[in-house]
Amino acid sequence: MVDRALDPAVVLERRQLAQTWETPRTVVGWLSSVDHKEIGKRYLVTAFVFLLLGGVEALILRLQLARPNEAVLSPEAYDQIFTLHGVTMIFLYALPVLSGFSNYLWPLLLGSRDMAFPRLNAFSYWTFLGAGVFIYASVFMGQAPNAGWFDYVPLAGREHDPGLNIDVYALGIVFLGVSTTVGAINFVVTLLRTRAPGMSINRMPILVWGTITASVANLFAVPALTAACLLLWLDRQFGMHFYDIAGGGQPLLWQHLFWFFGHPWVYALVLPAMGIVSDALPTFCRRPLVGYTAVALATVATMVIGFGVWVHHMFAVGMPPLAMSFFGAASMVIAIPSAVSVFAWIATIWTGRPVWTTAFLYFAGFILLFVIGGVSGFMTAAVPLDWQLTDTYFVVAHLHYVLLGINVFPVIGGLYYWFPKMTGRLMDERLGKWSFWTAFIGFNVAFFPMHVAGLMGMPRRIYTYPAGMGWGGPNLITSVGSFVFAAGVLLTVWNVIRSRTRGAPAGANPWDAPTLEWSVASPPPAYNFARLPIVASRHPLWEDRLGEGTGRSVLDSDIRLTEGRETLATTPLDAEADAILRMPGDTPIPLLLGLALTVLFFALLWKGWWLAGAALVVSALLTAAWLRPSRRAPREESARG
Ligand code: HEM
Ligand SMILES: [Cu+2]
Repeated sequence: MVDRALDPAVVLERRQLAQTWETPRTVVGWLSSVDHKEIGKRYLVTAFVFLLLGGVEALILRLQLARPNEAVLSPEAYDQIFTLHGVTMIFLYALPVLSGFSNYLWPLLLGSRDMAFPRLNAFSYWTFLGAGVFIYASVFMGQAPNAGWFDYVPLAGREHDPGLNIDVYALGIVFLGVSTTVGAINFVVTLLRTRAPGMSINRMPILVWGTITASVANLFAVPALTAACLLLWLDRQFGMHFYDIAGGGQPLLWQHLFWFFGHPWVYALVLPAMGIVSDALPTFCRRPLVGYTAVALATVATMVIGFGVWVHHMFAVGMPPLAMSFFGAASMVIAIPSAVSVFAWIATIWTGRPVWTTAFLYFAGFILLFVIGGVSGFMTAAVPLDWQLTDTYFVVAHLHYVLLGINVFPVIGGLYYWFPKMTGRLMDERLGKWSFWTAFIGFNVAFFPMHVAGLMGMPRRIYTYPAGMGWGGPNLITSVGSFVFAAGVLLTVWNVIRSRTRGAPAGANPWDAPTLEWSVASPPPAYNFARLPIVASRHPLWEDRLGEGTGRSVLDSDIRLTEGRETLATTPLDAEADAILRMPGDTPIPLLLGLALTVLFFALLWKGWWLAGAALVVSALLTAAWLRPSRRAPREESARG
């Protein structure tokens, strides 16, 4: 490959490709880019900004809770910050950050030039940003959502919460749902149609399994939440009675719709993160993942069972014993596929030769936190125990072990792992180890004592507590720990900022990793692969080493595709070459459509019906412009997404 790169014909070919695929380095160019790598990085950066905002909110909450009868915050302010923290972490950080990794990595992992619908991809980013701005604008109006991220009615009904706060929540979530849904559709079609020839489903990286599972789940779960929020908005604005007992409505309907979404969604927040570990950990163990097939199937099984357990969030609402036994049992069964993955990682470390890089430390730390979070989950799945533990700090401990442990730790590990691919530079290892130990110790000091406070009966979702209950000790430790944890995260942020310009140059494959993304330069060229690869195994770059019988992948095949933006379409199951896809060029339409929708949602919030109408008309015109057939005749099949 190296010698071929000097061949004048090849140089010309690459220059042509660069011209076709590169975005002009201007502001308009930047705003119009539909490159999945660019969009992936935007998702990552934006999600990290929200992580920091959510983190600041968490620290303010911890100041308030550090001692009994503290008065840092008024009860009203606590409600808003508490809600914003949950909404931010769940909706604006945890899922988008994984979309960031997946958007950046998928085409590179799958051996393609872009996602199936690049413009839809840009649109999903801009709507995510629009929804985030929409939700955070409420902070400046003093009207941030204030009934928890779970937003239970009747607390969230108009009679108890007359301000704009809950309307911001309801509309903001509907808005975000647009972003998530189009993003999910894009992942599904990308998976079905744009894998490199030979990338059959049993050769896909586990991150791909995790993201596809999460995406399919999103397509089922998000509509439940969207419907729930629309009904809530109708109740509040138009006096309907979906959730209003007096009018024949049913408050429990909210809880069912919310958790039918909410439980599977927590897997959407963790399965791609588990995929990050499954793909990156083996690189540092110098061997393939143990039990690939079992882990892939466990990923899917987790999600399938995940749809059947939402009621475990509602054991205390009063329901027939048979229903409780069913949902309790199902919640325990879900531990089985999770355990499969845990055993696979442990076996991979055990039988490998681990290299103790920062990324490896984050992954190993994650496994420990995952086990602790799993055990406390198992405990809350037992109905009689849950009756004791529900609505206590035990649950807060559990949820943070799970969400932070399974989402944040792999994400930071993944950042250390793929940063060189994204920027061409390595992150600083020494700073990295400091960041890990600070975060890991801080995390456990912060969240472990919450179990204790919970067992001592401290309720969750309270803004303060009296002295003399014995809760002061664990709470003070928790607050101190959370500041230590935050310092660890800040060290990572500092490392990112510094290493972008000062890190050691990485080269194409600094970790000696096995998957396709490491076969191209760091950072990859705009067109990803000058010639599309033909894949013959799960570890294209380790084939020589692993030897035994597996075929040989062709990284520099004769599939060129240089007539405009083109990539190859393959068949859904076996990934056999099928058609040539004409990919769309850069365009500002996704951004403009995102803007129009943002205006629409603000107009709905303020009941500016004229403005809302105008925004709708503009959106329709933009959509028409989007769908207008391009003048160039499609070569064989065209993708206009
Ligand atoms: C520095 C790190 C963090 C700290 C110190 C922290 C602290 C807190 C505190 C004090 C509460 C309020 C609990 C209550 O009053 O009942 C809370 C709630 C919550 N946190 Fe965090 N948090 C952190 C990170 C995260 C992350 C990364 C996520 C998700 C990815 C998250 C998700 C949530 C959720 C969903 C709630 C609402 C819990 C409920 O339903 O009762 N937090 N957090
Ligand atoms: Cu659940």
